[in-house]
Amino acid sequence: MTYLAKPRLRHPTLLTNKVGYTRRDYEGKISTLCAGCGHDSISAAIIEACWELDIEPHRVAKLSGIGCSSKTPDYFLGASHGFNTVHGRMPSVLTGANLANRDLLYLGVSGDGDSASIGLGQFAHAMRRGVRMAYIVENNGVYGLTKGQFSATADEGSKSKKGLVNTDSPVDLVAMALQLGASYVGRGFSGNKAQLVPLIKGAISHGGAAFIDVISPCVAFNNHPGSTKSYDYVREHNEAVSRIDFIREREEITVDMAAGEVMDVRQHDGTLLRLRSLHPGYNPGDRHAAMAYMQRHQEMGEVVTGLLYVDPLATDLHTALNTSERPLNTLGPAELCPGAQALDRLNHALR
Ligand SMILES: Cc1ncc(C[n+]2csc(CCOP(=O)(O)OP(=O)(O)O)c2C)c(N)n1
Ligand code: SF4
Ligand SMILES: [Mg+2]
Repeated sequence: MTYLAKPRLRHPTLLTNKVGYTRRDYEGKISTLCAGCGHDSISAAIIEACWELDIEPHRVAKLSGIGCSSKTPDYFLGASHGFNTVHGRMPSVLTGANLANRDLLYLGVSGDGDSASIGLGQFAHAMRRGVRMAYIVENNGVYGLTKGQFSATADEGSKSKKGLVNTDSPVDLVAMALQLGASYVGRGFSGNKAQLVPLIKGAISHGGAAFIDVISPCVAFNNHPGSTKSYDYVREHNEAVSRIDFIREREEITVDMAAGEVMDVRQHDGTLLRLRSLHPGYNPGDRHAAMAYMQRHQEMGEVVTGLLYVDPLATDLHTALNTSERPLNTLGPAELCPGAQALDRLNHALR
């Protein structure tokens, strides 16, 4: 028998956050992924981000597709809402849930196969519509769950474990998110938790469509020489544009001037993203410059990580559609039915 539940014992000295939860309260079932899989490190970063943000677990809805990556919501936030959709269909189900209840915080968890292969159309429309969510792609360049076929994000010329060379051009989800209008776009590496946790915190606190592509090596099928999504490759070619800190408005603000140029970006909810630029002049507020920067460095064989673009005052689909402020399940018949006269007017206008 497989035993997947973690023991519920809680040590009395465990630290609690401002809403009274320990880190353990943000965990889920025991992971069944391969030991060393990058996806488990991303789950750990999500747990840390939610604990640090003092989010009550019942305020989160986590949605995913199909794949090893899409299994991970079972391994964190065990007390949150969850929906494991069909392969590549997470964005549309999340959009529907979000429109019905804007009070929840939406986490979309997906894989490169789930979002860049079968689900590419769904990904594109969620980005361009500005659905408020933190959309995280755990990108290993392969279909891990179905035993390592190249996905659409595999770089041209990269090699599979069996030595096959990928001849197709890669889909770059970061470039697409930028082009399609996402208002928070970043790239992380599962092996760099110090960078990933604040990136996720910023995405969850963002007021529009936030997208993070996280390079997440598949140790079973894509962590060998010749792969551009392996631990070694990313460590050797990583170019961080910025170091990011996430700061609550009410917390004391300290500035480490020695660390390079510092830029504070205030989001709509009052939180601050503090960026220490590692690359002189890198400005995360310029969408076109971010696209050009990414492309230039990609051609040099570099994997650019960090917060690449943010529009701190972004709004979302609810603002565009002028929807109900309240979740639909709290509305009564009087609010849901426009009345006979309004329907008559509508029918008349269509004649
Ligand atoms: C409609 C449909 N087509 C194909 C599959 C088979 N399938 C399951 S997971 C998967 C790919 C998963 O790759 P990715 O999203 O990158 O996740 P990973 O396992 O690499 O984390 C495929 C092709 C499926 N389950 N459903
Ligand atoms: S097959 Fe790859 S992606 Fe799937 S759990 Fe194993 S290492 Fe992770
Ligand atoms: Mg994959």
